Amino acid sequence: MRIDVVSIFPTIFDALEVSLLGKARQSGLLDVRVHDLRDYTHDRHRTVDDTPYGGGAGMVMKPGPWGEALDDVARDAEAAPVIVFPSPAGERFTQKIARELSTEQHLVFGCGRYEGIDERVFDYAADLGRVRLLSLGDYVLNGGEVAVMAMVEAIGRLIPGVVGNPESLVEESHEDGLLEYPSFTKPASWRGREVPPVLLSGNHGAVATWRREQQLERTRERRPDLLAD
Ligand code: 6GU
Repeated sequence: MRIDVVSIFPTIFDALEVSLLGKARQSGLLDVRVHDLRDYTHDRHRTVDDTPYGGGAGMVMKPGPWGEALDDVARDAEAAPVIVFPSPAGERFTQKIARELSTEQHLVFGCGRYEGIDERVFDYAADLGRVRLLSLGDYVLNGGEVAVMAMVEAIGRLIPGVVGNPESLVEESHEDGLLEYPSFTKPASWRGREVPPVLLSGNHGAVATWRREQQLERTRERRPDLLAD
């Protein structure tokens, strides 16, 4: 999969070099290219923002640099990409969406800062690919960069070969709509706290039943909204 990221803070994405996703990049499973939005400006100050029409607080990202950046990264590929703009005003990013996006050939992420991006950029992007505005949750970040880091990690680990043991993807929180069951390892007794005896019983059926009950109980307690869905 190819991933292009456009941002005014490209070095934030240096962190993608490490761990699982770093290995996937080295092995060629993931081709991540990070671009500095300011490289698509033409003035001496490399200006990317301006005051909002109609007044109001804060600055808005100018359409010009975004148009040139999208022309550069979204046109230069075989197939039309999915173009994601992280936004607290977007649709909620879920495991289901991560799974959908993990099957794409090419993703483009446009990271906004300030009060947002000139609305015409989203309309223009729709000429180049399938546009999605995605939010991590109901809180506000200063910009899209941290959200895109989270999305790239959630999507990247679902690409076949990125996670060594594909079975570890199956029994995770949100894969079956429930929270994951609790895990334990040796020693069986630690600081007066015991591992649940069923896990030491060798009875695979009883273990499976217990884990399912734990999933339901935790979900009911911590995330009743998931059971409603
Ligand atoms: Cl995707 N962007 C920003 N700026 N804030 C957020 C978010 C995204 N998701 C939650 N808060």
